[in-house]
Parts: sequence; structure tokens; C-alpha cells
Amino acid sequence: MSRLRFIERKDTPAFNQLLQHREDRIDSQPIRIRLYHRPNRHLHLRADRFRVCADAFKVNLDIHPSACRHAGIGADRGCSVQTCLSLAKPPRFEDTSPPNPVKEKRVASYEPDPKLKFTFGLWTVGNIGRDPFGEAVRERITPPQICQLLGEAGAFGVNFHDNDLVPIDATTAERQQIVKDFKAALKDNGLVVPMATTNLFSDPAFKDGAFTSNDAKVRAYAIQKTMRAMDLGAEFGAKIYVFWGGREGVESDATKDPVEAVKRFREAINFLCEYSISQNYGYKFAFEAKPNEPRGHIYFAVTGSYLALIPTLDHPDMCGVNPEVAHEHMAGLNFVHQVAAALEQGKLFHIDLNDQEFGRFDQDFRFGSVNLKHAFFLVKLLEDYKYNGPRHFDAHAFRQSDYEDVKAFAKGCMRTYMILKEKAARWNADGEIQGLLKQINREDSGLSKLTKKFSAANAKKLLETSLDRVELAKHPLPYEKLDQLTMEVLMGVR
Ligand code: GLT
Ligand code: MN
Ligand code: MN
Repeated sequence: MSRLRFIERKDTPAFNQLLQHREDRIDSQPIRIRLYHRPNRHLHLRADRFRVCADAFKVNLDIHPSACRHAGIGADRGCSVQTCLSLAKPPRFEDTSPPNPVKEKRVASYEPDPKLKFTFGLWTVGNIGRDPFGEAVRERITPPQICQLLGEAGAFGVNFHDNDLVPIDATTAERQQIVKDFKAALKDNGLVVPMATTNLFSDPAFKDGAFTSNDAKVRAYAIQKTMRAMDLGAEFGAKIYVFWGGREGVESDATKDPVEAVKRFREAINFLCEYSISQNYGYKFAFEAKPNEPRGHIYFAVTGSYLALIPTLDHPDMCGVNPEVAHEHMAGLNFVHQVAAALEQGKLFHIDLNDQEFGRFDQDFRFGSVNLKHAFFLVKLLEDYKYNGPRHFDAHAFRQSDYEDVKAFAKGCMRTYMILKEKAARWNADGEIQGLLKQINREDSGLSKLTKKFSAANAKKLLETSLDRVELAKHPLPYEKLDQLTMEVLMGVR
């Protein structure tokens, strides 16, 4: 008998865990699960999700009458309730089905796993669909409404720019009220705020950049605004602070000295690192590169540019990167390689997941919706190397979508990640694929020892070693086969 306790929104993964634990018993016999109500704890139960899970897994969901009474639901199933039920006391699950040895293929639920920390920005699901050629197509919704949408979609957290939450000209009293309402909405929807950032691109003051502006007053204002935004993020417990320099660039190099721009940027970051330390905020800074848009040319065009800057900062340990799929794909680059470079240096502090046609304007499409193969290798990289930071979806729904469809978009981002995670595990467990990998990675411990570290003796030995290039070129590399097997995993036939 399994017993699982659920606290706040951890209910769904725990439920999945129970089902996984039972995966080898799934056959025609439905699993019976009883939901009890347990005194003295606090929990939010999403009845609608249990219905979905129950349907997908042929589960009989019996809700004990005491739980129903407490949740204020009458029906024995209680699962048609579409809203978040607030239970003052938590339930307990008991798996009461008889063991069944018959193994069948598991039908995964792909529900978002809180351990993967799926987050969205207020500006992403709150995007009203304006573009350079057209006006807004969706009504603006408030941050608490966005929290509700994200809570219903099953997200882990929400991030914001200072002015996504508090308008740039809000009074102190307005700010206080907004903060209070937002805190309540986070709690109600079981969301956290892992990351915060500053809007240093919308206001006309920043039309020629923020930290790199030619005007010392604008540079000072940008630093001041960032300090205030850091204060705001810290109020919500954010520990990652993103810097996306959307206006840090030029249309013409006649207008700004590019060497001076790097120096100005470094100076601002050094100042802000000290500010974070002085306030005990414990922030990690994550720099986000983009080659162009909205500027003709943006400084620090690719993730590698920031990786090169970081060691020159006063507090390199506090600083890492926040690469975004679309930003590297716009430039025709291999995003997976940029992320790998950051991971290898221990500098992947945050990641912006979305999708993008190569070479187009910044599209911010739903994760995995364009380049499935790249998305697969990205997820595989993050999972294989145990990336533990938030997986932030910096994307927005099509301009044609209404808010129901925006919710479908948010769910789709997370679901695609979950599916690709499973595909990656499948790839790693595939005997034929692993066999090929062994074959192509030819080890030679003696030679590897020689080349690992330079010494005069190693160099001498290496020079004396006979390495026949004609023989080397003969080694088979069945990469077509390996790639086809990869595609078959992706296409769902393996
Ligand atoms: C803006 C940009 C994103 C950045 C956000 C953080 S704002 O939407 O397109 O890529 O991550 O400033
Ligand atoms: Mn983008
Ligand atoms: Mn981004």
C-alpha cells in the first residue's frame, strides 16, 4: 500500500509518482485510489487535474465522504469541479488495487513536474499581441489574473520586469497595494517568483540604451531603476536577476564607441553586484544575449559574448547567462552548443525556452513548435547534465489566440518539454543507439594519458608514437544510422 501526502500544488506529481510506481501493473484492471481527508494540514487540491489523470490512467477515483464534505463538494467523485478547491486539511491517497503482474506500455501523463521549475513571465502569457504593424488583439489582464491562468496551466512560477508588475509612474501607496495583491495571487495559485528583471527598454529615456547610453544621466537612471527593481524582486524571494540589454546597441557605429560601451556595461554590473551584496539579496545575475531587435545591432550578440565578459567582472562567481533559443536561432546559430558552453563552465543560471524559425524576426513561438530536433537535443542536454535552474518559457501565444488558447499555449510549452524529456530517456536507454555510441567513441587509455596533460616526456612519447592517418580514416562512422534511430525515437516509432 502506498501512502502519499500532498502539500499545496505538489499534488499532481505525487499522484503521477503513485501511478508510475504502479506502471507495471496497468492492464485492464483499473487502479483504485481513495482520497481521504486528513486533519491539521493545509492543501490546495486541483480537482480538475485529478479528473484528467484519472481518465488517462483508467483510475477509479473514490473520494472519501469526509474529504468531499470538507471541500464542499457533494458528488462521490467530486472531480467535475473545475476550480481550485481549498482544503483546510489535506487528503491522503491510498493505492488499494490488487497487484497485477501484467506489464503494458505506460501511458504517461506529461503533467508538469514542479522539480523542473517551469516558469513564465508576466509579459509572456500577458502578451496582448501588439506588433510593429498592428494594435493589441487581447485585453490586458492583471498580474493576479495571469497568476490564475498559470496556476490553472500547472506552472511552477512566474517572473516579472519591475514595470510588468508596478507601472513606472505608480505612487508608493499603489505599489504597496499591487505587491499585496500579487503576493495573495501567488499564494492562491501555488506560484513562486524565482527570477526578476528590469525593463530598461520600453521607456523613451532608454531610446539609445541604458547602461551603455551616451548620456551619463541615463546610465545613472538605468542603474537606479535596476536597484529599485532588485528591491522589488527580493520582496518576492527572487534569487536570479536577468539582464537583457534590449536597447544596448546601435543602428550605426558612428553613434557610439563599441569599446566604451563594453566598459560602461561592465561598470554598471560591478556596481549592481555590490548593491546586491550590500543588501544581502543573494542574487545570481544572468545575462541574456540577442543579436538584434529592437536595435539594429545589440552588443553582446551571443551567449558566448557574455561568457567572455564574465571573467573580467569584479564578481565573476555571481554572474552567469540566460540563453534564449530564439535569440541564437535568429542568428542561425546552434543553440544547443551555446548552452553546452555555459553548462560546461557552470554558468547556466537560467534559460529562456521558446522556438523560432532560423533567420526570421524574433518570433517567441511555443517551445518545440518549430525545430523539434533542436528542442530534443536541448532537453536531452539539460536533463543529461542535470540542469537544476528554472526552465523559463519566454514565448507568447499566436496573435490569433484568446486567453483560453493562451492557456493551451502555456500547457503546450510544458507538455512538450515533458514529452521530450521522456524521449531523451528513451534514447539513452535504447540498446542499439548505445551500441553505436560505443562503437564511434573509440577509447585508447594509453594515448589519452599521454595527451591529457603536457609534459616534456609526454610530448616526446607522443612524437614517437606511430599514428597511421590512412588507417584512421578507415574507421567506420555509422552516423546516418544513428541519426535515423534518433529521428525514429522522435517520430514515436521507437
Ligand atoms: C523581452 C525579450 C526577452 C527577455 C525579456 C527579459 S523581455 O520580452 O524579448 O527575450 O528575456 O527582459
Ligand atoms: Mn525573445
Ligand atoms: Mn528572453
